[in-house]
Amino acid sequence: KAECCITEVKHLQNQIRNLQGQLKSLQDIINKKHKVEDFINGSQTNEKLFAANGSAGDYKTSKATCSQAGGHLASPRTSSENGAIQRIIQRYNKAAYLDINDMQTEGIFKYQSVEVIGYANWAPGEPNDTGGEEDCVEMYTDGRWNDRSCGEERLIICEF
Ligand code: 289
Ligand code: CA
Ligand code: CA
Repeated sequence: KAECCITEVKHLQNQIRNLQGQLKSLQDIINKKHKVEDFINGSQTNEKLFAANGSAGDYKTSKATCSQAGGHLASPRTSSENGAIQRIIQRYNKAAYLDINDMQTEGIFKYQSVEVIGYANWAPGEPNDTGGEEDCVEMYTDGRWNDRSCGEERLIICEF
C-alpha cells in the first residue's frame, strides 16, 4: 500500500513540474507579446491593453469601431490607465475621445453613459461646456481632458 502511494506522489510531483514548465513558457510568450504590442501601437497597464491602428472618427464612429473590434472605446479609471492612453496619443500626436460623456445630465460625466466617473484629469478650466454643446471628452497629448463636441475627428483608441 505504501509503495502504491509513493508512486502516486512521484507521479503527481512530475505532473506539477510539467505544469510549472508549461506555465513558465506561457508567461514568457505573454511577456513577449506585451513587448511587441508596446512596440507597435499598444500601451498597457496590469489590467487593460489599449490599442490604436491610426484610424480616426467622431465619438459615435469611435465607439462603434471599438465595439466591432470586441473592445470598448478607451475610458481611463486611474492615472496609470490615463498615462497608457496618453502614450498612444503622443505617438500619433492626435487627441482621442474617451468613452465618457455628460449627454444624460449636463455636468455629470459618466463612463459608457452609465456610471459616474470616479477619476478625472481635466485641463485647467474644464469642463466648460463651450457653446452649451460639449458633451464628449477628448484627451490632449499632455494627458489632460477637455469636454468637447462629439462630432470632431479624433484618433480612435480602444481598450481590451
Ligand atoms: O469649440 C471650443 C473648443 O475648441 C475648445 O476651445 C478651447 O480650447 C477651450 O475653450 C475648450 O474648453 C473648448 O472645448
Ligand atoms: Ca456638457
Ligand atoms: Ca471644453
